Amino acid sequence: MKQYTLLLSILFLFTWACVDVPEAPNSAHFNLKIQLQDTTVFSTGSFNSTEGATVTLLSLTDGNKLTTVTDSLGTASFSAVLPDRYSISVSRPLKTEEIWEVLNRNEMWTLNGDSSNVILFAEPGETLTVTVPLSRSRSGSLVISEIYYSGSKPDPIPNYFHDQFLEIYNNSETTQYLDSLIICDTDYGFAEDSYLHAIHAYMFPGTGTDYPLEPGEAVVIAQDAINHAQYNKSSIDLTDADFEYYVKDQGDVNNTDAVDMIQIHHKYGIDFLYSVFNDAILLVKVKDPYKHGYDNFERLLIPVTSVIDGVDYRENTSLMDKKRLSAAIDAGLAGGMPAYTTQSVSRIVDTVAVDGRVILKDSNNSSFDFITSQELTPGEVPQ
Ligand SMILES: [Ca+2]
Ligand SMILES: [Ca+2]
Ligand SMILES: [Ca+2]
Repeated sequence: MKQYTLLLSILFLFTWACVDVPEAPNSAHFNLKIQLQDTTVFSTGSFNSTEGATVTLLSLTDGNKLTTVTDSLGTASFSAVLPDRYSISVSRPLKTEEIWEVLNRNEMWTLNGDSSNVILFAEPGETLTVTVPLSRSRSGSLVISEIYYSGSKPDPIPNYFHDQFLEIYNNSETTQYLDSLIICDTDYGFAEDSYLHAIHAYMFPGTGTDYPLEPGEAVVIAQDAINHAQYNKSSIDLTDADFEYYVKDQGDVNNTDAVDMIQIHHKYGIDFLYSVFNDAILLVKVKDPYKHGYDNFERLLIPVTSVIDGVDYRENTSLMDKKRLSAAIDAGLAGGMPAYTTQSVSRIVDTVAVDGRVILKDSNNSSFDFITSQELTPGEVPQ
């Protein structure tokens, strides 16, 4: 058996780039063991934090996915793997009793591992072992439960995107308050930075308890809270949206029944547009959004430690090396559908609480937590 670390696999990347790689014949199959390494505080528990983790191997060449679960040694074994460029995603949600044992607090945490764009290669029949370190991330009380960013099918308007919306859900058992929370995006190229680099940032109004969200309830933030189907037939009616982005003095529409989000930062564009192709949308909580100033391109700097929830999405979900968010915020990618198809990404149900409240999956890995949905459900979560 050969032992390699991920760092060593970079050497393969180098040699790979120097030769013409022919189509791999079936006889090129090798065995792969992915060994999880947990050095977080949860490794101190009496339970095995590396057992029962879901490990997904995604081929960056053809988008094929292989998934398995780790054994009691924290090893995920794959047989018949072809030499290729891969992304490895690991998710190990921690049980309530495991978290309580280590932290003595009632919180939700997940162990994640993420290795993007690694070359995996071994001689046919041999076994390659790759070590993936785990990091911990906290599952939120408030979660982004649906993002409709794709825009609607041309009918008759091509490229209609004013109907975008975001849905936020209270995934906890206590009342949460939206007051002063901020919705922002972050530009590409800063996934490992300690700051988000926001092009847009909009804040919920309120002074602390004006906008409560009860357990199991959702709110909708529209780009424009109007009936979009009157302009583009394949679109939707967002007249009843709870909030809307309103950009003053730029001809933006204003539904007086929909509460206006407060503009904190708006570098460009006529509205808070989510890219119809790829973007990352986040819910953050900061005391003073201007405390850390701006980067060289007038993007607002927001500490990543202030993130409540974040979702990274992309048309091509195999492009893990193009991610905008670190593994601690979102170890995967939602999306996978073309633009202008009237489809959203929607968080799936994890479990149903004793009181009947739906708990949505929040492992901080959008590859697992979200599905693509052809049915837009603003304000409603799956039951
Ligand atoms: Ca607007
Ligand atoms: Ca309004
Ligand atoms: Ca929904």
